[in-house]
Amino acid sequence: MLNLVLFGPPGAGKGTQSQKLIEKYQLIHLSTGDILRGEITQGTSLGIEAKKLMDEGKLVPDEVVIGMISNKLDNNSDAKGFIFDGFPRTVAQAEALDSLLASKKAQISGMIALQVEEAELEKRLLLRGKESGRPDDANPEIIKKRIVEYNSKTAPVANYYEEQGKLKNINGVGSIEEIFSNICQVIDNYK
Ligand code: B4P
Repeated sequence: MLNLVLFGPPGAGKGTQSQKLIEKYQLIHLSTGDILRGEITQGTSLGIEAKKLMDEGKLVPDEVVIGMISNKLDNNSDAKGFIFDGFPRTVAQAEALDSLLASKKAQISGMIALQVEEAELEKRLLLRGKESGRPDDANPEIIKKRIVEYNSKTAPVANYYEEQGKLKNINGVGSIEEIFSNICQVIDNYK
């Protein structure tokens, strides 16, 4: 079973690369950002709470996203593997994910961390904000807050996997195809 964490700051290309990877490796894509946006669109109470935080560039509480991932794992028990995109975003989420997988006699195969500098992230997110109208991408101040939140709460998750010998850094700047091919080389070594 291939269980991949695709990691990186907001705008690093996690969602973009996930779309290509699920097709090639037939994995289930679990993006907490997408699941949360789905809850917002449906107007659920979880979505209403999450929207306030996301629009301010803040993280949603750990217990909420851990519960969402736990449900998805239970509902896809016959999957060949998963891509975790935008999760775990805190060390507490990483620990919870290890426990959830261990209870299913599975584990994380590896983390691929996309490296992109801040100026490039801001440029990409502002462009997406203009094109898609995504509220958390539309405002430079909110984008800066998301990056600060990433540096303080999410970046330590890379150390968590590095200590387990599971971290691989990949340059996230370049063409989408070039980055995809570098990620595939790493994944093919897991097998
Ligand atoms: P996410 O939906 O995960 O948002 P993201 O990090 O901005 O997306 P991503 O990194 O996938 O974007 P991509 O690079 O593909 O989270 C949104 C919010 O949800 C968070 O701020 C938080 O509030 C909440 N949340 C989600 N998960 C959570 C969790 N686990 N715990 C707590 N809160 C959580 O794309 C960016 C742009 O770059 C695109 O327009 C793309 O076309 C472009 N791009 C991609 N690759 C490129 C390349 N190589 N060159 C040029 N442009 C490229």
